[in-house]
Amino acid sequence: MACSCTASHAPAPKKQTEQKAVSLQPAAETAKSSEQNNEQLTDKTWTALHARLINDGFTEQELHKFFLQLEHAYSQKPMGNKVKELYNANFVPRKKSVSKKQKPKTNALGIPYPWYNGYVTKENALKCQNFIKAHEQYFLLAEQRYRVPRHVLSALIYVETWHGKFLGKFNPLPMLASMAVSTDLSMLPAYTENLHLTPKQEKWMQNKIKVKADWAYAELKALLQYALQNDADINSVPSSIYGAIGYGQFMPSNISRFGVDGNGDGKIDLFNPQDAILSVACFLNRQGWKELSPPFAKQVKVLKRYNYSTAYAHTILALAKLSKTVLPNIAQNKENMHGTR
Ligand SMILES: [Ca+2]
Repeated sequence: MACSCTASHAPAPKKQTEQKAVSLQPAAETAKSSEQNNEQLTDKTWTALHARLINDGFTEQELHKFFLQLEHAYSQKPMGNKVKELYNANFVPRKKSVSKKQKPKTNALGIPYPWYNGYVTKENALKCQNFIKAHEQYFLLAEQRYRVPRHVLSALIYVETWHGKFLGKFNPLPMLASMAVSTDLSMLPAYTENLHLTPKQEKWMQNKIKVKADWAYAELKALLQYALQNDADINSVPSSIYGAIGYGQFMPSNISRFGVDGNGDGKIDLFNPQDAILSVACFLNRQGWKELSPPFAKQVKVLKRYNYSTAYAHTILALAKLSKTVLPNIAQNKENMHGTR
């Protein structure tokens, strides 16, 4: 989230995906050596990036502290990972993503498969309920203002970041800056050495990473603008490998469009659950979720604007339904059990 709504946004980080990708990670030693060699590129590439940002209206003063933070921070990781994803998606035959267990078309919750494995459990449904209880007035506000039900919001934020417990292990500034300057495959030896791309594949990949670099540059600009406007310390915050931040994994360009100051402290802080709940609700509403119970097909369609994956949408809706309908019965049973002691 990312939110990753359309092709213009990066995919939200997922702990599990619909299909198993072939691992293309090179041997550790090779990667380390290539990363070290690549550090030589750093000064030159940051200079060009700095000039581009100045040309796009940022001032020397505004950029000074950001580039201090970027020193020696060039990383092959974000674009290298994107190359890996593109390679797997386009040049590796797909495996069937639905396991034998998920083949039946119906299940107890009435939400069709596929789902992400391991997410739709009673334990996670209870966590979703507890998250709602902890921030009840903001979920109520989200329902009143944006018409998105609390159980769906809580399930989405659980799938994205386990309610803020897994916010990514990267930092948005070096990730987006590195991706923005990674315009040539030769900058990514740690990820391309073992690919053995054909000339045709290489040409295709070169064109793709230029598009992705431009996308990252636009996101980098949005990140810098967000930091300047909200006095946010973007150097200290975690992110996904593609720079998605906060409980809902928003890409920076989404913050100005859908970010909401839910708790009214004058700042949009997506690491604050209250702001994040309202921001996610705002995003879904603007993508078409206009009533508390829209038709199922509409719910799936809107959730896929957040992350273009049917399994993602189904997992959220199944977890939301489990937390809404099953848990009260569990709670009731527990009460009964206590009553018999
Ligand atoms: Ca706020």
